[in-house]
Amino acid sequence: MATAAHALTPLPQLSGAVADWVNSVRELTQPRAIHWCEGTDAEARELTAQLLRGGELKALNPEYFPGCHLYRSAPSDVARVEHLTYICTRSQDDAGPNNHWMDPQQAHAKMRELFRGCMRGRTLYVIPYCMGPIDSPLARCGVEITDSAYVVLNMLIMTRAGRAALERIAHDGDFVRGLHSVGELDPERRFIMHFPEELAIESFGSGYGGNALLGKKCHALRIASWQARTEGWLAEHMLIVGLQNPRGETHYLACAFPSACGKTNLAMLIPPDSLPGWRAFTVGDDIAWLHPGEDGRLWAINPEAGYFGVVPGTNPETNRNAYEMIRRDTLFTNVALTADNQPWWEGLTSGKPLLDWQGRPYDPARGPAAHPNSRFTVSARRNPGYSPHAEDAGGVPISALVFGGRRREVAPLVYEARDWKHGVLVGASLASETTAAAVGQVGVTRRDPMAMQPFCGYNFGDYWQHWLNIGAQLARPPRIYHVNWFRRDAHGKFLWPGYGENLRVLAWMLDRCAGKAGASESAVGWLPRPADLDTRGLNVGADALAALLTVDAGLWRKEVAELREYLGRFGSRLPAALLAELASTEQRLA
Ligand code: OXD
Ligand code: MN
Repeated sequence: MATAAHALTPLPQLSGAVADWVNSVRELTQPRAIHWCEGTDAEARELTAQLLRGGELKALNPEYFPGCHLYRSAPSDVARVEHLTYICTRSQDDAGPNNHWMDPQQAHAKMRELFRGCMRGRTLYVIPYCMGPIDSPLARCGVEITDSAYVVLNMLIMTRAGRAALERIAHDGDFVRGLHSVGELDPERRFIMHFPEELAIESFGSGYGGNALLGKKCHALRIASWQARTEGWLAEHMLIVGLQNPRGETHYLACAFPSACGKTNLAMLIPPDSLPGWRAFTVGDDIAWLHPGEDGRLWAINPEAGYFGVVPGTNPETNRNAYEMIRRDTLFTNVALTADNQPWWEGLTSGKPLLDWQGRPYDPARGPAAHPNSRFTVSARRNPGYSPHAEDAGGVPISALVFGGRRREVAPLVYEARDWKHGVLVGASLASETTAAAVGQVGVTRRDPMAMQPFCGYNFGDYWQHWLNIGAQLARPPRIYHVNWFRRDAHGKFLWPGYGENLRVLAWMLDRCAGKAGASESAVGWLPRPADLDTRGLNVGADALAALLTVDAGLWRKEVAELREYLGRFGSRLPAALLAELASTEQRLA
C-alpha cells in the first residue's frame, strides 16, 4: 500500500490541495508506491538507472553520445492522437467546431473507469512543475500524476519540476491538475481529455510526448489558452527567437507554425556566412505565452525548459547548433541505431542504420529507419544559442509575429498584414500540409488557424475575438507577417532554400518594423520586391525569386472563397470585425 507522501519525502511547503488530490488519485488508481519528484539531478540519475535496469532505456555510445539514451515506444504510440483528444466544457459551443467535445460529467465517468486500479503494482509519480521561469509572474504551475518513469524523465527536462514548483503552488494557491496513466497502451482505450473550466487534464493509454507530457500541449496550450482568455493574455504555438543585427541591436519575433514545420530550426537559426554580423538567440522553440505590457508592447515568455524536437533532418548543415546540442545528455525516442550503438536518423550524412526504430534489423522495404516523428528531449540550456534573456521574469518584447504554413502553392514567401486586425485574419487563414507529428494522413492541406487547430482549448470564434481584444489594448503592437518556406515549382522542387537563409526574410521584417525597408502593396498585404530583400550571396535565381514573391489572384480568389466557407462554420461566434477584414480582402482581389 502506498505510503503517505510527506512520510516518503518531507516537503515543507506541501500544499493541502495537492496532498488531497494525490490522495484521491491514490485511492482510485491503487499504486504500489508514491514518488514525489524533487527535481534534482540525483533523482534523474536514479530514474535513468532504473529504466536501464528494466531494459526500457538503452544507453547510447558514450564516446560520441555521452549521457544519451534511447527509448522505443510501443509501435502504435508514436504521435499525438487528435481524434481522441477532447475539450470537455459544460456547453458544447464553448469548445467550438474546432474541437472534439464531450460532456464533462460523461468524460469524468468514462475516465474514472479507465483509471480505476490502473496503477496496481506500479509507482505513482507526482510531478509538481512550473511552466515559465520559477520567479516569473507570467508563469503558471501544474501537477502531473503519472505511472510512467519515462514521462517523469521528460518532464524533468521540459519543465521546472520538483520542490521549487511545489513551493510556488503553495504560494499561488491554484494549479492545473493533470492525471496520466499509460494504461495498457491500447489505442482502443486511449483518451486525452481537457476540462478547461476545472483546470484539469486526464490522459490515458499513451506514453507519447504530446499526449503524456501534460505540461506541454495539454497544459501550456489547451488549458493555458483558456486561462489566458480569462486573464487577458495569449498562449500560442510559437517559437521565440532574438535576432541581433550587425549594429548590435536585438529584436524578438514570435512565430507560429504547425507541428513539424521547422520551428526548432528557425528558433535555432544559424545566419549564413553571406550575412556577416548577424546572431540568433533562442528563447523558445514551440510555445509562447504573450502578455500585454504596461509599455503597450507584447512581452513573451517560453513556458518550457527544454526541447522535444523532431530528429529526422537534423544535421550539421541544416542546424549545426541542434546537431551539437543533442550529442550529450539527450533522451532519444524512436530513432534507429548504428552497429556501434550511435543514434541514426534520415538526413544524417554519415553512418548507417543497423537496427530500425523498432529494434528490428533495418530493411528499407519497411520504411524509414528512424520513425518520421522520432524525437529528442534535451534541456534548453544545452543550446549553444540559448538567449541570455530566455529566463527573464518579465519576458522579452516582441517586434513581429509571424504565421507560417507548409504550402506548395498559393502563399508567397512572405507578406505583411496591413494592421493588427488584418493580421488576425492572416493568422486565422493559416493552412498547412499535415505532417507525421499527429496520427493520420500526411501531406493533405488543412486549415490550421494560428497553428492552433490541435491546441486551442476553446471555440476559435471566441479565440479570434480575444486576439482582436488584445490588439486593441496594445499601443505598440507587433507587426504581423505570413511566411511560406515550402513553395515548390512545377516539378515539385522547393523554390526557397530555407534554414539559415530564412534570416533574409526575417531581416526584411525587422527593417519594416524600423520603417527602413520597402514593399509593394498587394491584395493580400505588403510584399517585398526582390530588391527589398538582402540577396547578397543567395543562391536563388531571379525567376524563382519572382515566383516566390507573386500573388496569383486566381488562386487567391479560390483560397479566400474556401476561407469564407471555413469561417462560416463558426456562425454567431465569428467576430464581425474578422468578417469585415475578409470582405475587404475579397474586394481587393475582385
Ligand atoms: C510538437 C507538436 O510536438 O506540435 O511540438 O506536435
Ligand atoms: Mn508543437
